[in-house]
Amino acid sequence: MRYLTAGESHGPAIVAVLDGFPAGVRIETAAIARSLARRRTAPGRSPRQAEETDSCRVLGGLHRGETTGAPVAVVIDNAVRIDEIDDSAVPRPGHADFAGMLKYGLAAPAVVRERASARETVARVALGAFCLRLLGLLDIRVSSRVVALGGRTGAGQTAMIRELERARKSGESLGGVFEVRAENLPVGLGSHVQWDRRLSSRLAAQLMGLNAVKGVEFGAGFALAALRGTASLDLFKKGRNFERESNLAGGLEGGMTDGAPLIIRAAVRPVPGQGVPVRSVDMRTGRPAQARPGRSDLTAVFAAAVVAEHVTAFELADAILEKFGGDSLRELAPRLVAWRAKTQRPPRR
Ligand code: EPS
Repeated sequence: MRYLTAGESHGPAIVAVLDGFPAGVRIETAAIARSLARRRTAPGRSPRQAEETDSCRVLGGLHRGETTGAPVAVVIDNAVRIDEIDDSAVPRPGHADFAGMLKYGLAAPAVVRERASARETVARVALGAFCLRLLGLLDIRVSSRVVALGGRTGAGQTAMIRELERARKSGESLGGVFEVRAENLPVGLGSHVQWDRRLSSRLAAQLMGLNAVKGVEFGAGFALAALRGTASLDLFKKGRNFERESNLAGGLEGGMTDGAPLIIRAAVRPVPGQGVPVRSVDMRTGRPAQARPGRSDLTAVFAAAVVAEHVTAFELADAILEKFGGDSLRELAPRLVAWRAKTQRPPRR
C-alpha cells in the first residue's frame, strides 16, 4: 500500500489517496468520524479545533459501505480558511519556516508553515481509520495512550489536564511521551533480510514522520542500553508453547513481529509556536526581529498519540498484505487464520 496527502492548513481542504487497500472491508463513515473526533478533541489543542468540524467525504474506493480495491480518496474541508497569506519575513524558530524559505526560495514563512502544519495529520487519520478497521476484522487491536507530560510520568488523565491548565496560565507549551500498542499480531511481519524491510525501521519512519516527534523506542528501548546481556533477553517460559517471561523487545526481534504485543513509545517536543514573541531575524533585512506569537497548541502529545495509532495501523496493514497477499479481505483472512494455527505450536518432528 502507499498513501499521499496534499492541501494546506488554511486552504480549501486536505486531501489524501490510499492505494492498494483490499476490497471487501465494510467500514461505517461513523468509524472514520470517530477517529477524526478523537484527534480533534484531544486535550491541549489550539482554539482552532473548536472551529473545525473535520467532516470527511470519501470520494473513491467505497461502494455501498464496502471497499472495492480501487484507491480510497478522502477530502476533509477546512472550516478556517485564509485567502491572504501573512507576508512577514520573520521565521519562527523550531518550525520549518527558516529552512523551507531558503530551500524553496519563498519570501514568506507563512507559505512554508501552511503545508508543514500538523493540520495535515487529519488526512493520515482518515486513511488510518480504514487500516484500523481492516486490522479489527483480523482480530488485531491497536491502541494508544499518553505516558508522560512535561517530564512527569505516571500521572492520571485528570492530573495531566490540571498540568495543562497550569501551562496555559503560564503561557508555556509542553512535550510528552505517548505509547502505541498492537495486540494479537501474527509472528513474522517484516523481515530481517534487508534493512528497509525491517518492520522496526518502517514503523520508526512512520512515527518520525509525525510533526514534533523527536524520538522513538521499541519495548524497553533506551533502557536496554544499560542492561547486562543476559538480563536483556525475553526468555521462553519452561514447558509453555512459545510463551515468554518478558517483552523487553516490544514485540519485534530481528525487525519481525515475534508474537508478543508490539509496544512503541515516542517523544513529542513542546510545540515550538509560542504565545509570546521570540527572538528571530527578518529575512528581508537580515536584522534582528521578533517572531510574532501565534495561536498555538499547548501540547501536541495527546493528538499525536491518536495520529500515531493510525499510521501504525497503516504500516501493520501493509506488512500483513505483503506477507499474506490477496486483493480482498475474503482472500486474505483465511490465510492469516491458517498461519496463526500453524505458528502457535512447536513443529512436530
Ligand atoms: C498548527 C497550528 C494550529 C493547530 C494546527 C496545527 O493551527 P492554527 O495556527 O490555525 O491555530 O491547531 O492543527 C490543526 C489545525 C489540526 O487540525 O490539527 C501547526 O502550526 O502545526
